[in-house]
Amino acid sequence: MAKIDEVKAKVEEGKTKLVPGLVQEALDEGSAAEDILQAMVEGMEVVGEKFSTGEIFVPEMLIAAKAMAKGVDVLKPHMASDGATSLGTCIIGTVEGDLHDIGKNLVAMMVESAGFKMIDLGVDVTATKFVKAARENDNVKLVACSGLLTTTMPALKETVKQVKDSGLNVKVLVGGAPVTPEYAQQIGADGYAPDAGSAAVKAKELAR
Ligand code: B1M
Repeated sequence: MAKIDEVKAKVEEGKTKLVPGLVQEALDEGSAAEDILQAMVEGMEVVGEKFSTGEIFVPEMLIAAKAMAKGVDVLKPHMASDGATSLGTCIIGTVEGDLHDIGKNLVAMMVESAGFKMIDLGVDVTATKFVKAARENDNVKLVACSGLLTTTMPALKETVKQVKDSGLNVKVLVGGAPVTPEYAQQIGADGYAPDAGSAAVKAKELAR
């Protein structure tokens, strides 16, 4: 089995101790960091499907997530950076009620690589907390909100509303599996991105 396929398989199995070493071996073999990341994302998709069909439960999902996070730690120094450093500050978080953070962490990593200073508020972040952070930090250009659950889409909407109502001169970028460009537009977000790479591109566009 190619090393990159082993990475995917071990993420699926939640082999936290094995994944970092396999990621390093895949890098050493010459696989691109972006391809290894994609393999891990695909592994998590399988995990999601198995959860949907009742083959696995929340603890297995959690362990797989931990394995992926360990793999991402190894990849981080190898992800592309365009060298820019002063595009402003970006406040990022997963919206209230939502504890998923892998996608948000990847977006944070890519937006940081694009040249933003990142302030990561973590998960389960209330709209009020997003606005407070945008108000209290210097040179905030962007608020980036991640949401993975259909049940937390109203929290995403509320966050966009509160940032807009605050009168602050910041743009709001939204994303996450259930978010569509149409929904983003409907709730008044300034931008939508389907994945971490395009979030970095969109962030630069919005901060101009
Ligand atoms: Co959860 N979970 N989960 N889960 N989980 C999903 C999302 C689910 C689709 C699984 C399924 O049923 N097939 C489902 C949601 C269904 C729905 O709402 N439609 C689900 C559910 C139901 C739940 C619970 C309710 C389960 C329960 O308790 N019964 C519960 C909710 C807890 C809560 O949040 N309140 C729950 C819990 C968990 C764990 C804690 C166990 C764990 C998360 C651990 C962690 O994040 N630290 C977990 C996991 C791991 C998943 C799956 C398997 C994987 C998520 C993931 O990390 N994907 C997931 C199934 C799936 O996604 N196929 C699932 C990899 C990641 C890289 O992708 O996060 O989509 P993603 O990010 C992408 C894009 O979406 C985008 O870029 C990223 C990569 O390029 N993106 C942005 C994300 N944010 C963005 C922001 C942007 C732009 C792009 O701009 C700001």
